[in-house]
Amino acid sequence: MHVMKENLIHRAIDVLDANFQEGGFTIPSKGLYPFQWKWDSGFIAVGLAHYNTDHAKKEIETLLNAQWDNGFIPHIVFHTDDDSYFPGHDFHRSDLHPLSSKRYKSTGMTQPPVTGFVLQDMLRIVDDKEDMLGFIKGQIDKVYDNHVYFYENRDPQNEGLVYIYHNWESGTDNSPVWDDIWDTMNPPEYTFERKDTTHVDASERPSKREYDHYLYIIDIAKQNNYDDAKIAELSPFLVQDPLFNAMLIKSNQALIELYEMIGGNDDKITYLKKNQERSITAFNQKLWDTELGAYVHYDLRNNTPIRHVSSSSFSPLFAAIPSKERAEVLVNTMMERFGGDDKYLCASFDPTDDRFNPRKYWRGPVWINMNWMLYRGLRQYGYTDIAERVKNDSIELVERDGFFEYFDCRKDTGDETRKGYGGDNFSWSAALVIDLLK
Ligand code: 9WN
Repeated sequence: MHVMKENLIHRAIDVLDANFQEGGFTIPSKGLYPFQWKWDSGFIAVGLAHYNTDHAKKEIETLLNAQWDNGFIPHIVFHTDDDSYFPGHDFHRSDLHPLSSKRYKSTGMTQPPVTGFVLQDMLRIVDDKEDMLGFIKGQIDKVYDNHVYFYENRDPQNEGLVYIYHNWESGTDNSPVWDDIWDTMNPPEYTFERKDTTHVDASERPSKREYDHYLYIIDIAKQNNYDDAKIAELSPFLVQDPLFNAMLIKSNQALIELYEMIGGNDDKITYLKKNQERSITAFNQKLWDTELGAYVHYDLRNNTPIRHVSSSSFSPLFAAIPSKERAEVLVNTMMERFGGDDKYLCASFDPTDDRFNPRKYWRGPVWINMNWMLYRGLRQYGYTDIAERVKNDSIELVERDGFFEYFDCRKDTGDETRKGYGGDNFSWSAALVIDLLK
């Protein structure tokens, strides 16, 4: 066991080192994803903190350097002119927004706000706490500004819950949850050259028609120069996502605790605490579905809950959002629908739902970042055995198949050759396995 563990950590380090770029950031996967992605960089920094503190700090610093003047942090920072990814900077056109970074080209959308809790994790991991706290002191206000951006610009009804306006902002790009929204839209047929399907089997990626929807939402945002108020008014996609809001709440808590360690900053702590309280209350009131026994997404454009269970439904455990009683119901739902002996935990989408697809991206496969959060959430609520299963399943999948982007959740697929899909040598799979094994 010990040798296996050391060996896997070495292999993970090799993946991360190979993906680290001269510009001071780590690409998620060579070929498929050649730039810096926001939530990837957070998970990656957690892995890096275990063995290369300088790289871990650099990863976060580089991301935060690309922050806009209004506190926004983009989902992709295009550090290079690599044209192996579509859509690139020339499609996204971050320059349309008056406050976008003048130094870095980026997208005009964001991703789950993981950076706050990542700073706290980096402090947990490193030996030299004083040095890391010094680093955090220099960066934390940028993350705080990012949270203020969300509360001030992404919550039009002042509910304590922020919206996302694009499925790529969720991080769970083609989750079947979005199918309900695609049904309300009829975008034009775009002509474009897909790059992702030149790197990865098309059957493991979103369809062309799904991409038409993705591009159309960006076009609407661009026509309005990425103005948040206009987007809130006009975007056909406007969703309160439990994963995204749970990440914000988890990061809020981390910022509060870090500021308390640093001292001073009373106004910031007061602001964060005020929002923390109302966000958790609103989350439990609005996103809990009693009949399903799970948290669900809410379609703010069409004023209706999207009633499907996905791995995002369980992320509130990581952010300590449910009460003990509600956590019990949530874990039971997970075990009943996702937890059969014939499956690895945890599928990204409900295996009992007709829309489940065990091979396709966010429509069913297991993702290591979701498992990492689930593992920690379960432990926090005392579900030690289930947490161990999540951890062991994650390690078994990676050990057997390699550091893939996602994995088949079925133990018996009828095809023993391959159960890992998407990009290979995928950075966060490597980074988070290091953290799980240490
Ligand atoms: C679009 C980089 C990103 C992840 C997302 C994952 C995938 C991009 C894509 O890759 O999305 O952002 O082109 O498919 O879904 O979670 O951050 O690894």
